[in-house]
Amino acid sequence: MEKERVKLVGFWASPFVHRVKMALKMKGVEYQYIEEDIRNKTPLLFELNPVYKQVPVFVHNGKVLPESRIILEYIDETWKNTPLLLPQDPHQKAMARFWADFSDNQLGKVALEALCSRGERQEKAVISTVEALEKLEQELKGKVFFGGDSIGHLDLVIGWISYFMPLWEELASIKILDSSKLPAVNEWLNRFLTHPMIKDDLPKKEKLYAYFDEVSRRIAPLYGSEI
Ligand SMILES: N[C@@H](CCC(=O)N[C@@H](CS)C(=O)NCC(=O)O)C(=O)O
Repeated sequence: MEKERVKLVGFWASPFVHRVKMALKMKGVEYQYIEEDIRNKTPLLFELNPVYKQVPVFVHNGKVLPESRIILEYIDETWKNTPLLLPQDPHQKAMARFWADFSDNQLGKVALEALCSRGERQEKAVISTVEALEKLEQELKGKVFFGGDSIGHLDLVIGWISYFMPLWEELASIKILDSSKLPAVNEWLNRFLTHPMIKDDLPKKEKLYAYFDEVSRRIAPLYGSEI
């Protein structure tokens, strides 16, 4: 059989890229990684993702695919060897997609606002972030991972919380991951971070801290503040 040709165009700090890397590792798929500078994009990125010009971009035997959650589903359907990332039951599968969308769009938005704003706006954003996580807390009750007994699609999508949120709390001097309000989320977070498939490939804490320090200062004016 001809060897699969798999490429991933990414950026070292991107949680959207990391979820794809994690899925490929779990599936045992070998690939070539191409680092992109998202501040100074190369012609390759414009060519591969002319619509959004964002990473990740996945290329499988010459076929190009953007958008991390779509890439995750493609990987799951293409490499059907265990572990399967999405549930097989149609309702459970639809709900995993629902919460994945909630995590990227609702939770991601308010958490970024909590990092980059100050004063009353930040206080409100912190409350909204905790409220969003409380919804996920309910979703986790009685389970080891969002995917059940093992890491699944939703764990990979929500995984960014585990390595970003503690840093964001430190950078913005805020408290979000309160274990009395979010016991299941906190336990999940430690389980996820120490999982053999996850723990060795996360971006280095010091490098991420410096990166978000710079990013939060740069985009703070969009949130009405100066940091
Ligand atoms: N919805 C996209 C989001 C990807 C995304 O926001 N990528 C960022 C890096 S974290 C990017 O490429 N930013 C460059 C830009 O937006 O110009 C996905 O899930 O893949």
